This record gives sequence, structure tokens and C-alpha cells, in this order.
Amino acid sequence: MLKIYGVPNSQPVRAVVWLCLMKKLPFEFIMTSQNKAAKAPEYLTAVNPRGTIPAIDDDGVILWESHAILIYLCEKHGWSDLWPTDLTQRAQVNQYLHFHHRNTREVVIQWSRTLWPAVFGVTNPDKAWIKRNTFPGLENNSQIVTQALQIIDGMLATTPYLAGDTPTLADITAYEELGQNQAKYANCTDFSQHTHIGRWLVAMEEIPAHETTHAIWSLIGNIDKFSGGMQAIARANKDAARLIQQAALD
Ligand SMILES: N[C@@H](CCC(=O)N[C@@H](CS)C(=O)NCC(=O)O)C(=O)O
Repeated sequence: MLKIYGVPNSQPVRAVVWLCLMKKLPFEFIMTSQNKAAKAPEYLTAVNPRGTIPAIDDDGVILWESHAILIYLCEKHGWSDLWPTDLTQRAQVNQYLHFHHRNTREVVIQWSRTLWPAVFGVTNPDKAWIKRNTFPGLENNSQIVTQALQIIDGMLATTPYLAGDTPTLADITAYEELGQNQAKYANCTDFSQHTHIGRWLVAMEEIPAHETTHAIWSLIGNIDKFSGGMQAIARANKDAARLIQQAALD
């Protein structure tokens, strides 16, 4: 059976989990913390030399990098709704997936700089603390985020989803970064100027298995009111992982 390594609090892990849950592909979810388990020699040697999550072991096919995993699973199982066979449509999805890494992904900085100081009870963390405890991000992060949000909003002004009339892998990966920052979850990105993103965020919630995949967002709740430190994060990850595992074997 397919094995997925990761934790529910990771955006690219959730993209892989969501794909499998929405397509009802059974899998074993192996809790792998990015700081410890993913840096252990056995994981680095046998699974992912980069020491990141997600990774998969699909009956001996071992892959890391979420977009490669998503494409592999779509091609293996013929999920052409999410990874279209039409040359132009596929290129448009692919275009977004490349754009994502150093553009949309930078939104995670807003999330991690809100979440981790709250978890560790640090106010006004300096640069060194941020570097040690959260994603460092690109130097011109805020400019990149502003531009990425404008570009995505512009794309969604012309089509309901990022690459056409129906959701694709592009939407799944983008949603994992943008969805968690909404006011009702981490509340750390202002989408009020981006009305098309706002409409799309609501539409994405209608995709099957949305609730199970994103239970972690409600379990962590509003970061402004967060308490309980690292133990609370670990507990939320465990609870969310249990829900994912149950649904994956249902
Ligand atoms: N481009 C990678 C990013 C993976 C990634 O950054 N994962 C984070 C967790 S959200 C991680 O494992 N970080 C640990 C590290 O970078 O050492 C993908 O899409 O899979």
C-alpha cells in the first residue's frame, strides 16, 4: 500500500493527502516530523536525502517533492481531471506548479512568523531567531507575496480555477498555502483586496475530503489566541493525523 510520510501541519504534505483522500486511494500515513524524523539517518538514506516532507513509498517507488508526487499519482491512476491530458491545459497547470515554488510558497512566511513566535511565546523575534525557528524566506519576501497574490487574483479573474473551469493540481497546491492564512484560521494574510481569491477560497472548500485534510487548521485555531506551546502543536498534529488515517482506510 502507498505510504505517505509527513505531518498534517505541512502544506505540501496536505496537498498529497488531499489528492489521495478525494480520489479514495487508500494509504498509510506515517507521521514524520520535519525537524526530527525527516532528519534521521534512515529517512535521509532510504527515503529523502533532502530531509523534507512529504515523501512517498508506493510499493517501492520512492519519491519526494510534492509536485512530482502529485503528478506521478495522477498519471499512475489516470486522474486527468486534475492533471489534464490536453497539451495546452496541462502546460497551464505545469506553469502554475513551477511558479508556485518561489512565489506562492513565500506566503508560508506570513504563517510561520505568526505561528512559531506564538508557539514559543516570543514577542518581537529578531532576525537570528526567525532564521533558527521558522522558514527564512526570500529576502524580498513581502514584495514577492504582494505580487504573487496579484497574479493569482488576476488568473482567477479570467477563469473560475487557476487553470480553467474545474480544479486541478494547481488549485490544490495553491490552496494549501493560501487557505490556512484566512481570517478564520491563522488570520495572517489580508485577502480583502483580492476578491477573486476570496471567491475561489470558498469554492475550494466544496472539494471532497476538504474537511478531513484540513482538520489541523481548526485544531490549531486562531493563532492570536493560541496557547499550549509545542505540545499543543504536537497534539493537534496527532489528532489530525488520526482523522486522516481513518479516512484513508475507510
Ligand atoms: N518543495 C518541497 C518543499 C517541502 C518542504 O519545504 N517541506 C517542509 C515542511 S512544510 C520541510 O520538510 N521542511 C524541513 C526542511 O526544509 O528541512 C515540496 O514541495 O515537497
